[in-house]
Amino acid sequence: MRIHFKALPGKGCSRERPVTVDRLRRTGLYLPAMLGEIERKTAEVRGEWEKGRAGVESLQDLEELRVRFLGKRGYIAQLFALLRTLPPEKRAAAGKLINTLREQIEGELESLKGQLAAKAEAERLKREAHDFSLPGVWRGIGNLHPLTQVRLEIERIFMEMGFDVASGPEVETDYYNFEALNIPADHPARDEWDSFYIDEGLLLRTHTSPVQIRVMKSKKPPVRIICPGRCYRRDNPDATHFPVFHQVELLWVEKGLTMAHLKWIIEVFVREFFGPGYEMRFSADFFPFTEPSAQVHIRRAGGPWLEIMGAGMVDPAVFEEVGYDPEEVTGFAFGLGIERMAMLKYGVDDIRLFFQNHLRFLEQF
Ligand code: FA5
Repeated sequence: MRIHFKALPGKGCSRERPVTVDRLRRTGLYLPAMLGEIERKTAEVRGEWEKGRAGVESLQDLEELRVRFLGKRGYIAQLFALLRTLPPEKRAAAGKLINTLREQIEGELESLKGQLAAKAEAERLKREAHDFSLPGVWRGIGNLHPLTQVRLEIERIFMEMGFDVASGPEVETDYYNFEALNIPADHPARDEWDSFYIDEGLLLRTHTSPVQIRVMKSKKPPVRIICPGRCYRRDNPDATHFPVFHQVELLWVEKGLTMAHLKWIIEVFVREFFGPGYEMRFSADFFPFTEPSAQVHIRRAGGPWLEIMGAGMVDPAVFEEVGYDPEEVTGFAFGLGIERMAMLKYGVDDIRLFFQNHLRFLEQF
């Protein structure tokens, strides 16, 4: 329904152009309205508002209603336009009337908006409601490979003791893998560390010890590093050997270090890594790059011994090769096998299980 304002030109409440007294005057339709006339119109607009308000169902309906009543060319604006046709002394009373209606409409619009927003929100929640009694969708989340877990744990322990983590290339030169470690071309130790060769002078490293050389050549003592990494050997796979495996090298060079420090640090580490219930055994060994040399075996109480590392005091010939003065500094190193540590820690009796990627095995860690 549309309310017709007698004083308005043409089609009543024009939506195109604002109603001005000037326009009313120009069109010749200017009739000074009586206060009673404005009261009547105001009541008509109020009635219209009440009807409109009752039919509002959505925020969009509400916005349309707001424009119809409070918009620039809405009913309230038209009522105010009429006001200007009154003699000045009557305007205050009529203005009050219109203002009261406008405030009422504004207030009601606001509360309707609140109600509709709450209704829309309730509907949205209902629409998006979850049925928590339904069975869930199972999404398997991965976990770190046991060898990675063991490596991270070893790194944590040594980093807490103040060691830095270094790294070196897996494709290594003959010089770093053998020569600089006091293993010349005809040395019998090369048989034990036979590797996969890329060409004459390049091979897949057989241990992490070349990183010792790289680190010592790049900095002056003191040196305190560990180096975790992958190694390769032409070893036939069996329960404790695999052609690809991982080591963690440790190197500590400083003034005054002795075999006692080496033994102490290994003991502290083994105790921290395994906790109670394990036994450790030190025995003599030989490595061309350490003198004296040792090997370390570990076992779960009553179980079989497993060799976990080779170790020793850095040979003076190695210090000379990297430009350190063996009269000035001493140092020790070890290389431990990550797979063997994992086997002992988790009670795995065959190293090959770590490389077969069977989920039923891996999911246990
Ligand atoms: C070495 O590799 C020396 N570089 C260790 C070393 C470093 C000695 C610094 C002195 C000073 P060895 O060949 O024993 O040593 O290997 C060390 C450890 O690597 C072994 O105790 C074992 O835990 C692991 N390991 C060696 N070969 C394999 C293999 N084929 N599969 C799995 N683990 C292996």
